[in-house]
Amino acid sequence: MALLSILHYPDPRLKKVAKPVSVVDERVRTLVRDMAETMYDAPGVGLAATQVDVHEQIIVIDISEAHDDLRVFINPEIIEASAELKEAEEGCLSVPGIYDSVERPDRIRVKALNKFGEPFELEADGLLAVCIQHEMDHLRGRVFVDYLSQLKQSRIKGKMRKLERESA
Ligand code: GNR
Ligand code: NI
Repeated sequence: MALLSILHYPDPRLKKVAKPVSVVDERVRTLVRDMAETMYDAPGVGLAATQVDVHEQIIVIDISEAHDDLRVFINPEIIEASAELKEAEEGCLSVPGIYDSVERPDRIRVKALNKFGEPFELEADGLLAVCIQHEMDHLRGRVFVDYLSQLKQSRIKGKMRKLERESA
């Protein structure tokens, strides 16, 4: 097992678009295990491969209190999204200390492969729906900050660069 290091906004590598996984093999399962370990250690409720500088369509999520309900999504696709939107407070391990509201579809239906490469579908609402959409954004090179006003974005960039300097 290994802890992976998480990229911090505004690192340009967070803008890379992830490629689909062609074969779900041991290499992918090892990456999934390391991503889960990194997510639990952080701690966070989700992690996209993009955040650990791997540009493949892989997501891990666990929204359970007990950290015993790991969900893995490989090559995820949203196949249905409710017209009804919902605003919720989001945070991101790549933008530590920043929380703000984002509006997204309230309910979604997702299709993906599990860690054995088998297809499955899932309907999600609440925090799980928010999290899946947040992680899928990472795979497309987007972070939740991109939805905020330009003024907020530049303030957040300034804050992140200052933090980065202080920890260097
Ligand atoms: O840990 C996380 N919490 C969270 C809270 C509200 C909405 C989304 C998230 S995802 C985040 C982990 C992360 O950055 N995943 O990319
Ligand atoms: Ni995030």
